[in-house]
Amino acid sequence: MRFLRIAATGCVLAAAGAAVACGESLGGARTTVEGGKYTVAYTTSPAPIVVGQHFSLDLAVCAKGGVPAPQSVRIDASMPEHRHGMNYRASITSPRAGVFRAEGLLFHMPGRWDLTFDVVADGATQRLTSTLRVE
Ligand SMILES: [Cu+2]
Repeated sequence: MRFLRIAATGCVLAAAGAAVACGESLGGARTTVEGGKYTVAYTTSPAPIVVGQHFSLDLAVCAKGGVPAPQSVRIDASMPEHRHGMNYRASITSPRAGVFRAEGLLFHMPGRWDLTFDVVADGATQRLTSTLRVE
């Protein structure tokens, strides 16, 4: 009985590990966005984002099974209800494969912002969007 319980727990942990593995190095407070081919996990600094203050973003891009690894990612943001974007362009570096850091982002108004991640791989781009409400 004891053995069976341990075995079952092991299975649960393995399944949970597969689901949360993307961006594990970013810590538990990360936001995860699921796309068809990729999963993006990110954290911001500061968190939460403060209107009118620059923020940076650390993200991991994880390819799903059989999908090519990401070559680059473009990060932008817009307010769909106001039909405008940011007044700043993020600069992006990649400290290691699949991990990116964007700096110089700024939300200049409170309200709904859509953060977009354009993942480029093998000549194709997939967009993942994370919707935020900034007070
Ligand atoms: Cu606006």
